[in-house]
Amino acid sequence: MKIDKKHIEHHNEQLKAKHQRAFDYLAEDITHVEEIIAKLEKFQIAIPSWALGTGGTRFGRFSGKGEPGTLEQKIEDVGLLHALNRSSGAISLHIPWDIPQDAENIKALAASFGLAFDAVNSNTFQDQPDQEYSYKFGSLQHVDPNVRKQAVQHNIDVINHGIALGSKALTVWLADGSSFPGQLNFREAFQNTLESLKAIYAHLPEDWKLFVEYKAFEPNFYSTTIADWGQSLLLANKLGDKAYTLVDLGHHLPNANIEQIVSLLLMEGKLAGFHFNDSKYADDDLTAGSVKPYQLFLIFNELVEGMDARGIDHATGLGWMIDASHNLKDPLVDLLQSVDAIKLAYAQALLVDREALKAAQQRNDVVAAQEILQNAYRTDLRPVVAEARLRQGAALNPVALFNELDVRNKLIEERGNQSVATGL
Ligand SMILES: [Mn+2]
Repeated sequence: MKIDKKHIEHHNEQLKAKHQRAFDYLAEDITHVEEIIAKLEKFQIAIPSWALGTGGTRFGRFSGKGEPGTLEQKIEDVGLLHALNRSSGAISLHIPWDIPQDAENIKALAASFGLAFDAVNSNTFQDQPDQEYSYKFGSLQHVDPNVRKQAVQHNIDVINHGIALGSKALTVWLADGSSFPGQLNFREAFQNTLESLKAIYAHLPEDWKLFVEYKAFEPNFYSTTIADWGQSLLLANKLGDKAYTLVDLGHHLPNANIEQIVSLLLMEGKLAGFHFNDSKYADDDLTAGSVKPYQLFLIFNELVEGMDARGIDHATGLGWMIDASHNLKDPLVDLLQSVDAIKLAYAQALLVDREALKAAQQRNDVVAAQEILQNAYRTDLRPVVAEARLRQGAALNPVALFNELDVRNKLIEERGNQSVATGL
């Protein structure tokens, strides 16, 4: 289904007077409110193709209804999101779950919804029915060169799919590691991984980037070969200028200071971008901002500070993507909530008085520094984020409009009760 512009206009008409009052009240005290709105309008967050269906746990999956069963339907779903919020203008494909059979047609379909193709993602964490060697004991790190060669070739195939669609980056996340002491020689596993990544890197087009994602644990529980930002950065530095470290918010050990990691990676010019989600314990893949919204704000505070220090364009300099799983909520509604939480945290970071914060830091005024950050965080900027949406032709309240238009039931009518998204 496609969302008619008239529906959005009608929805906005109903809410406009109330919105205007809230926005005017807020805008009076924010001298650079227009600058914040302009930045919000440009800021797009890519949607991963695997997040459009219901996720599962290792104990089971409760499939939703009317899920997108084909790549075309997944693009249509991201098109729906983008029509509602004008902030989800890209889709990130996972290969082999979403292999484009006819790249030109897929590109044209995406363009009809105003969507571009974000980073492509390879998968060597599970075996495919037609592959010769198993990844049970790893892929790029494997002791058998034949397995490594097969995994390298898969990544090259993924790059080629990405080239056909206009993607500009490959994201590599490896499940490689070990679950028992003694299982693996750490140094050899790292060296094998480096050599494999070098072979993949050699195939990258000139204007592409390689994103090396890390994760502390799971599915392996004793060691992970790219377990943290240090190991990822080590690889990225050895690979070259086109290799970067990708931060997934759920891939750290508990209480890791992610905002400090972000700051230092930006300093080194090695931050690829983000996989947004939220968590209570580990890689919980919950809605962004649902558990630790203050942490999300502190991360954006460092992102804005670090990007401005290096002259990086906020909207285009880094890769912004959601990587979440939806077990209880409608995936599309969950994604709308995540995008909104990300933009709100970004807006709050743009509100921070940088000069005053710098001055407070210089005189070791700990109290003032805290006040400055929390003043920004505790200002309710939802009307500013909504204003940016309004000016872009999006809905003032995307979740409410999704419900008003009964989108899920219409998708079920089109696709049926049994339609299940491809994925794990
Ligand atoms: Mn991720």
